Amino acid sequence: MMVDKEQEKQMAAKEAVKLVKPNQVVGLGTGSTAMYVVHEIGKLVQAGLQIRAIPTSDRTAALATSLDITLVDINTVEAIDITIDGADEFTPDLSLLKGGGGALLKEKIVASLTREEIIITDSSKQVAQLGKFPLPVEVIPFASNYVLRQLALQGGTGQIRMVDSQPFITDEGNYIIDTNFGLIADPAALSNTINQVNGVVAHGLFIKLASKVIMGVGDSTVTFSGK
Ligand code: A5P
Repeated sequence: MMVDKEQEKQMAAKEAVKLVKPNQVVGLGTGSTAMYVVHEIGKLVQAGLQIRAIPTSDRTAALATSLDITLVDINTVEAIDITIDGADEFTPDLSLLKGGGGALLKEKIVASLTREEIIITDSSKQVAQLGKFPLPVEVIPFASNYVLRQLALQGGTGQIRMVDSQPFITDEGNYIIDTNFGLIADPAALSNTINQVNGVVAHGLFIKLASKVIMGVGDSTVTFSGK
């Protein structure tokens, strides 16, 4: 049977939006799955829901604004009540690999400030071990070749992400190195190692940041709450 990924994303988004309460500060993720959430929240706002939102990318900010969702500067809040975001891979113990859409830096900062980080996916994103999807590592352009060599020393084969023969530029003006480490046996250890490389701004391993993953499966959802 053909799996309808878009239906699964939408199911997960609708389930996640039920967790949003009036007057909350809400983090809005980036990517094709998170976009369904922004649309659902837009409908609720039209119907009278009052929230303040923090977008994780310029793309999400533009969509939220077009739907009349009130945005707030992250530096004016102490914490974010709930964030709903996507992922490229997750394991049932809630380790995530993110950044396929290039918004990992703000996504990680928003997740770090969030009390309840809800990840929504279609059923293709669940894996036993992270790493089939290349790990995005965001670097300042000045450091890109140095970081490529340092990642290689750690067993990662990296390539600068390109768009139309030019390096992809993140919202913060950085490059992304998509890095193949093979299957990642110890994501927390790899996360610490990459964080120590000068010039790395962020990477796509999200460890101990997710509270729940809601995965669409056909026309229903399955929730993973970790241990
Ligand atoms: C954006 O930078 C990413 O972290 C996304 O959350 C991730 O790539 C999932 O994207 P899709 O929902 O488009 O699969």
